Amino acid sequence: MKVKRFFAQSMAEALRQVREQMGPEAVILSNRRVDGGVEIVTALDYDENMARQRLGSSVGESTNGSRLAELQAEQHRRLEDELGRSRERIREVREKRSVSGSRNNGANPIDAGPSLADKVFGGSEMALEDPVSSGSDYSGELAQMRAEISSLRDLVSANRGSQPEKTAVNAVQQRLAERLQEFGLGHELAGSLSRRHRAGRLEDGWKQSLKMLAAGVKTARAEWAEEGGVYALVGPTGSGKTTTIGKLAAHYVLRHGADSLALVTTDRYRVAAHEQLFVFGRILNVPVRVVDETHSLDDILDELSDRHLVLIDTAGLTSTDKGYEEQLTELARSHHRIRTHLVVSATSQPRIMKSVWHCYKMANLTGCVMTKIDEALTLGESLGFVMETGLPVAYYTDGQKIPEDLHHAESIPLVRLAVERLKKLQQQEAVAVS
Ligand SMILES: Nc1nc2c(ncn2[C@@H]2O[C@H](COP(=O)(O)OP(=O)(O)O)[C@@H](O)[C@H]2O)c(=O)[nH]1
Ligand SMILES: [Mg+2]
Repeated sequence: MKVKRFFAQSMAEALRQVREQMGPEAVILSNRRVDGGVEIVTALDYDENMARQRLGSSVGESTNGSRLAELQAEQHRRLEDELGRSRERIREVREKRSVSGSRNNGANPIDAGPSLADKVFGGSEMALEDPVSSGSDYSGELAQMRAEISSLRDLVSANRGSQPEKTAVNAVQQRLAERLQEFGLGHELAGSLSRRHRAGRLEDGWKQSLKMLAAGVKTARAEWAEEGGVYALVGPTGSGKTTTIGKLAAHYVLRHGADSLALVTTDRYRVAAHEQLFVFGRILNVPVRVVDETHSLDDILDELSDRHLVLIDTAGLTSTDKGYEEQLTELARSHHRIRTHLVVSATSQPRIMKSVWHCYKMANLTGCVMTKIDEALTLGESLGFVMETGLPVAYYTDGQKIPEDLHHAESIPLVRLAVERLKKLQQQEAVAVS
């Protein structure tokens, strides 16, 4: 669907232009009197469904065809006006730049030619494309212009100071730090990553930072089912411990059968705490054992020592709850080798993640499981958390489906996923703004 606006002194003249440029098939979306004549907005291959999609929440089911056409024309006008303003801003920035460039004897290190937007946003494997929706004929052009404006702004500020080179680096570092924070990293980590980028373009710094992140995010080498052993999941109530155990157990049974697997719960603190685990046990035909006054964790693990894999579910107790210390020391002091993993929801605020880690680290944490990746707007918070705590990520989960929504974690795909998530968020924001 191609939309175009025409101006002319008279309606007849406007219609002639439409016929000439758009052909006889063009549909008139709106016409109105404007200063000095008339304005017509037309469309080729007009499609009501597509128009509805483009207009999104601004149209309801009941919006009729002619109102829809008017709205489409309005949106087109708005975009075109914005495009005009963008052009104007670019012209201003370029003028400023050429003034300050001539002050610096023309020693401008970077070419600000028309392909600058491509250089800023394109070309790199993990680079972010500009997120503006492709729903409109103008969005691509607008996106390119916005990119161009922001990069030109850097050039202007770079040329303004008395130490042009130093300022240029700082400006790029500043933008890199901003992008990393948008990605979800905390202020400090974003700052320290961006400061490592000492020279070069923003896009190179972005790639370098993502590589550093991928290198800093540790992951578990082997899958638990292959490695075997005793694994416990700790973490706050609702973080997804029991569901993750259900997913792990179902995966295991599908691949290896039920005979060499057992489930254990240390949650004897809440009424009906084990019900969900017992349900998994029944469905999968796997035994479920409960640690209580008469059965210590070590006793139970002794009994299960012939099992290849034992998964322990725990109560999400916090430091103020009765039994908090008892449960964690039980895990830490066991004579069995228990690999205790912290279950962290990717939707938690970074500060909460940190406090959860402080709360559970006395259990001798070996690693972590990231849950609810599907619900997180950005994933930088989770990556920053695992980078800062050094906890290797064993698995991540991205939904409630058992067992599909469980994935063995690998650092590069995780970082890629986080980049994808940022793109998606930016696209949604761009659609909301347009
Ligand atoms: N969207 C989403 N929900 C999840 C995920 N993992 C668990 N949940 C849901 O989170 C809620 C709490 O999970 P649960 O396993 O009972 O948490 P626990 O208290 O730590 O054992 C349940 O409704 C789960 O279905 C996930 O990866 N994505
Ligand atoms: Mg639970």
